[in-house]
Amino acid sequence: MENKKGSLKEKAKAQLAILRVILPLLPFISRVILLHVLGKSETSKYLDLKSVLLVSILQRLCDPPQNKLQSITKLQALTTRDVPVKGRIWVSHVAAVVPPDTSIRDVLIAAIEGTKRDLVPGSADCRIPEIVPVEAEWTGYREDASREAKPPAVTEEEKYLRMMKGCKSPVTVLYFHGGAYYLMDPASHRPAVKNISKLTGGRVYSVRYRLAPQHPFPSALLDALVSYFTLLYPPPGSVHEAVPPENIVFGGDSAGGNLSLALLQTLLEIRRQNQRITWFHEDRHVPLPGGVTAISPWLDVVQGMPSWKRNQTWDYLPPPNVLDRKDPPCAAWPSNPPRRHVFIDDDYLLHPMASLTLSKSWKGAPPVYLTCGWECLADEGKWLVKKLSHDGVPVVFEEYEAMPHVFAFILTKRPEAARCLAGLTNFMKVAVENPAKIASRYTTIKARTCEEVKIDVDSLSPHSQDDLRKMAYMMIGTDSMPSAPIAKL
Ligand SMILES: *[C@@H]1O[C@H](CO)[C@@H](O)[C@H](O)[C@H]1NC(C)=O
Ligand SMILES: *[C@@H]1O[C@H](CO)[C@@H](O)[C@H](O)[C@H]1NC(C)=O
Ligand SMILES: CC(=O)N[C@H]1CO[C@H](CO)[C@@H](O)[C@@H]1O
Repeated sequence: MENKKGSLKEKAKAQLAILRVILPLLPFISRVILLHVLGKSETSKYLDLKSVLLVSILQRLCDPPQNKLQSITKLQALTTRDVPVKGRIWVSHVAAVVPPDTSIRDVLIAAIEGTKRDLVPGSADCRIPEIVPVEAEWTGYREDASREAKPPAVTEEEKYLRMMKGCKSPVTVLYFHGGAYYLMDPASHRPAVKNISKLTGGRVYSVRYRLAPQHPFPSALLDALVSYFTLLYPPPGSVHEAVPPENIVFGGDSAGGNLSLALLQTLLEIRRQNQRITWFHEDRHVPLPGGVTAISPWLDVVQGMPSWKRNQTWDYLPPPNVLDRKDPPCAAWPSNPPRRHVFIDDDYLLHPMASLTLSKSWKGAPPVYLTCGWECLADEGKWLVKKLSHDGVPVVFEEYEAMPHVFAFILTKRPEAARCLAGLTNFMKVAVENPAKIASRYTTIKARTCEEVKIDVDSLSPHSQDDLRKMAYMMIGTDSMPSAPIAKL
């Protein structure tokens, strides 16, 4: 009884909070509704009213007027709140054990320096982050639970074991949540991750990597690499057994899609350098995973490509805002010493590991799945797909007409969202269970009908790598174009 009262109170509080956000937007909302009903907005031809409203409201919330801007610390507190686990989901909290040697970090730094060598002139030294016990949530689908079920009062290990009993497939997704590298948490992404485990029949290792601005590049990348090694070579005391690399698929949305691909590029470079990693006193080789996936990945760190302008109508992301932010000052920002970008030092803005569009080569990568909408980040995703394909990587690309950034987790009731999740999770299953069956495919998926239209991979992007560098330099506002040799598409 007490409990029920408590949860009703919580509900009322949450509803009040939503009202407080929505009320001031009422005039704006009425206008959106009117334009939609009259068929006068571009989006009305493709989307239903509810989706249009949701996208427009998100658009306003992501780009508030200067006097309504929240500090980074406040936004972080809001988006990393822990929420109680509930319903058809297993969550088992774990933390990676810190290895006794620093080899994993040394090899990462060597890889970062290695990818830089012939692309970026100058000699900025990469920051060296601490190795920490990276937390993660083992997540699985809890089929026999009710929608309101609470987790049983058992140990985290027991939850893991019960989760494993429900796993029907060896698919193990190493997942990185989105949030522009400074927001969100595995807890905010549980509903999405639960659906991924349900649809693959496998399990997800959803990583609580360190966030910027407190932990800038390459902290998150080190946490990603440590998490991968923890799966492959479980440290003493782990609840899981060693996961064969071919059963692992990387996944992530937005900044997490970036991290998933940045981890792949790191592994490729470690392998190009013939490096091995000493991990808990054993000399370990560095294998590639079975596949890599990315939903609306953020790849160009300075947001310089044309879709940032062209697709504003369709997306809720604010206009380019990562450089020289105007947030009200707080404990986290501006950083000390100050820098221009939330998660990367100024010297590293054009590093190929920071802007993956500037990476040298993806040769030898396992199959990649990439999806995007008509969104601000469309151009960088499409550019990368073309590059991957030219480098001989099997790629499955799905572009969704009229859809915004990471729509599959936001417009969840739309047929396009269901189609996208099916596309993603099918790829994950096939990459693990039948990799020989993956062949490159490039498709546009039409709004409403989900009709599929093939696209020619070469039509995906008109830009050369040189164009990309010029765009990036323009965004940064420097005219000292370096004359280093550039990998050509
Ligand atoms: C997960 O899938 C269910 C249908 O099985 C759907 O109702 C729900 O909206 C989805 N959630 C997310 C976040 O994709
Ligand atoms: C992608 O991830 C890498 C590794 O953490 C980071 O250096 C880079 O800046 C990220 N890029 C974008 C565009 O988020
Ligand atoms: C409606 C529209 O212009 N959509 C565009 C969004 O950006 C992508 C990538 O540049 C284009 O292919 C779409 O046509």
